[in-house]
Amino acid sequence: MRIERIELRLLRLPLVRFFETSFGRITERPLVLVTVEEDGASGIGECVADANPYYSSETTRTAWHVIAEFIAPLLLGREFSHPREIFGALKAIRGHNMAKAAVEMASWDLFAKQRNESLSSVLGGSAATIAAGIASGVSIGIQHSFEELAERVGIELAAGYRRVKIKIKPDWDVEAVETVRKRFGSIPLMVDANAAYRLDDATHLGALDPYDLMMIEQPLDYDDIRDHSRLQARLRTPICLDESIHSVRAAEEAIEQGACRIINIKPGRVGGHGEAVRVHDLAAARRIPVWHGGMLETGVGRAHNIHLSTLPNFTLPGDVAASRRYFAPDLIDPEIEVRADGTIAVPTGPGIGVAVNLDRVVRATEERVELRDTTGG
Ligand code: OSB
Ligand code: MG
Repeated sequence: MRIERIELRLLRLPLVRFFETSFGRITERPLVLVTVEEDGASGIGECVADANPYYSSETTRTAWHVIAEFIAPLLLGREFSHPREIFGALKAIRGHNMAKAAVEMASWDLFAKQRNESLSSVLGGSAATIAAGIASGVSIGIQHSFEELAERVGIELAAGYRRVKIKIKPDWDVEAVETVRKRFGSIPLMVDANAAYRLDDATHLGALDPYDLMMIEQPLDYDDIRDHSRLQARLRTPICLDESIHSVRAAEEAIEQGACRIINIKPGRVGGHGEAVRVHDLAAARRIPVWHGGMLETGVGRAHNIHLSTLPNFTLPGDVAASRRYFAPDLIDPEIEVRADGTIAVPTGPGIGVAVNLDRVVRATEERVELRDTTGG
């Protein structure tokens, strides 16, 4: 594989409904779409960085800058025998995993398409999961009231989703969980704090223990491992790390220190599919279950996530849900749908296996740039 051309597009899409976490509320999603090309074949990826540096330090603008000025020159015109070589080829660039991942994932799509194979098969997905579909869960943001929260949970359960995650923060936690448990009984339920607490809050977080949550996701700081291991020792509820697992090494440290019993995998956070597979394999070897996180992706990123979710240690339902929860319409046809049994079908065509609606992409595009190999190689 030799990438001859990279196209970047900055798009802005309105969200169907606002999405609120402990770090803020958003009503629209700016994103960068990356297309890589060789010999008329192309692959596509989506950068999951947001407009602001609140979930991670990256933004749509830093990703654009780093891809155009640093990543593209290192990749264009160079021969790779496999896309898993790409992350290592970008080693000189520190951090910027979401920017790296967008290009790396587009390259996996190109690679799979050139072989006329689906991305899930190239990634090493389980044949049984590819046939049966992946188990889907939902992430429900902070609402205006607990009544509204119960309403949202009811809607998603009726749609078939296999587990419910609710976002929490210090004034929206025990009462939110209490509301959902009272109304819906023993449904598979978990919470995500997006780093809203400190170790000093351990006693307060202990008040969640009686509710039999599947896990509490990223209660403490975004780059912390040490305090999470101290907190886990004081909680019955399993801790799942999201933000803190930015690399294979961070995953290793977290597991070794007992900072988590479950890991959320997002390829954008670790630098692409290759690194995500390595975190997946490490967790499998250490008997740590994983599930696939979400970053409010359009159908492009969502399709990538579905394929990665077919790997065998993705044993818990992920945050990979139907397109219509966020975008109407989505950028792909047909859209990602959840079936009544709470599963999502794995696309069977080559690569990510979904058709991008170029009309919609063009209409949502605010900026576009084409990058080519200028070394003449
Ligand atoms: O922490 O998992 C998170 C969305 C944006 C940033 C961080 C997170 C999320 C979600 C939404 O929880 C998951 C989704 O449905 O895409
Ligand atoms: Mg999270």
